[in-house]
Amino acid sequence: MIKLCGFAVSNYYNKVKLALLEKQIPFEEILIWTDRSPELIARSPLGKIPYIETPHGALCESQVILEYLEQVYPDRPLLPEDAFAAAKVRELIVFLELHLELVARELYGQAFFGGSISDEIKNRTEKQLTRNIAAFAKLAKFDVFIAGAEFSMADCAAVVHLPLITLATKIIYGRDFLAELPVKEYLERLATRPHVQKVNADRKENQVLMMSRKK
Ligand SMILES: N[C@@H](CCC(=O)N[C@@H](CS)C(=O)NCC(=O)O)C(=O)O
Repeated sequence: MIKLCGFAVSNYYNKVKLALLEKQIPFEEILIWTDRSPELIARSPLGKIPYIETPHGALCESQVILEYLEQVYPDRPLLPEDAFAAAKVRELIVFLELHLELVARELYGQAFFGGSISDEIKNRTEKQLTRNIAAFAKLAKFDVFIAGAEFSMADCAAVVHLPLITLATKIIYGRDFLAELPVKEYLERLATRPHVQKVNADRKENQVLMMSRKK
């Protein structure tokens, strides 16, 4: 059975978890904190989670994991059959992760973990996010799902990354950089899905555990 390793506060962990749930692939969750232990580095060389344990070995990087799952478990597909339509879904995921989430990640230290970031980083991140969100807005459909009529792996990414971008920009700049997009309505729609509800409930539970470790 696939083992999903990491912790449920992580947006990338939850992206993979939602894909596993939506595809109805049996899996077991193994709680792994990012402690840079030799065991973790052996499975995920940058010490990042999530990774999965498969019968063939460990695999890290959430998008690589989703593509692997899609190939091994073709039932309940999370990509359209048409090659171009599938590429458009992957394109959205690159925008969400490389151009939005990874850029907004610069803010997390101050927004969520009690650190502080320089004005230079704040100014640079604001410029990059403004440009990248405008570009993302040209690709995202939000009708009904992020890439169009069908639920896809882009939704597994969007539903976990977009709330963080909203929250981080609200905390750091005092305004939601995604406010002009129909993100709120989209997230409300997605939140009616039982698997999204499960991911969100488990995240909250794991958040409490994470806080209790820090005391
Ligand atoms: N590109 C990676 C990103 C994963 C990632 O950034 N994970 C975070 C948790 S949300 C992590 O493990 N951070 C610990 C670290 O970087 O040391 C993926 O898609 O899986």
